[in-house]
Amino acid sequence: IVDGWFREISHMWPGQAMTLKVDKILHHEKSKYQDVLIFDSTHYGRVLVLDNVIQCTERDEFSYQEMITHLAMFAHPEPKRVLVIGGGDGGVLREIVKHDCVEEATLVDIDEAVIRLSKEYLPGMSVGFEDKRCKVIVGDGFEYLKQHTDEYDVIITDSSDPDGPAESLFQASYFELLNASLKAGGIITTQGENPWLHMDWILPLRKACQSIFPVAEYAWTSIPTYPSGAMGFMVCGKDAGRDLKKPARTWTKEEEDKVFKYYSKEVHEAAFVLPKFAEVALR
Ligand code: AAT
Repeated sequence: IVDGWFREISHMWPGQAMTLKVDKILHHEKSKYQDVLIFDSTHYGRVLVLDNVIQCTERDEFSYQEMITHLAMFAHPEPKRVLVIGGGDGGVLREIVKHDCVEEATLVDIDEAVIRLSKEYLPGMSVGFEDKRCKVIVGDGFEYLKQHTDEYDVIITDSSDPDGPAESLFQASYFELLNASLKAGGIITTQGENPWLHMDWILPLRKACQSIFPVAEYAWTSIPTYPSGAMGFMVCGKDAGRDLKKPARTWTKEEEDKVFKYYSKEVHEAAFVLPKFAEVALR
């Protein structure tokens, strides 16, 4: 933080940095895995930062949390058992439990500090932990999957960037584990970085997914406080016959209006339409 501004400087996005004006620093600690900073910003609400990388702001988190969750949830006809890897702020759980068909939602985050501090400082997201169907495990997502096969209808990997404790969650072997943990007809979404910045990460990821899953698509969303203002997702399914670009279930406009700020049936389908440079690169 320099002159009251937080600057997201990182070798992962060379020569550019999101900058947010700080109103008040609320908490700063070194957890077992990462440097955790929480501050109030002047215009984006409360901000969670891990290892100097913005994880979420209260103003725009709904874009990422709704999209990473509902692209998989709505592509599945009846998700009952759902797993989240990462997502320690609780926002993805908050989205999952909007679906009445869900019987159990388990979250596995490596860092207890993220869960503890989100409960204290980010009530709008950690509200997700309060639903009776939710179960929380502190542990490494990669290791957890090794012990759980053929169990889940949907698995959402809401992980930090590959530079740090989430490195293993971007390997082809991780996608093999995800595939093995899914039940027949299961669907995954994972944090898929940004086409403007990270095509050299996305391309091998997409290739690995295409060799593991019969269906492997790439979608993206607009989000001001992630690098270059967009975030992509890998969306993969075990069922060759299912088109993940279309929701398998839809809610009425009125139902959507009540619970979503970003997702809709139309946004679901549009999220898979890529600009030419990305579509060609990923072809
Ligand atoms: N919804 C907030 C966005 C995130 S949070 C990423 C979470 O992944 C963190 O809580 C972190 O503790 C957790 N995590 C990292 N590695 C692992 C692991 N190996 N197993 C389980 N959880 C893990 C993502 C923001 C993306 C930022 C884009 N620049």
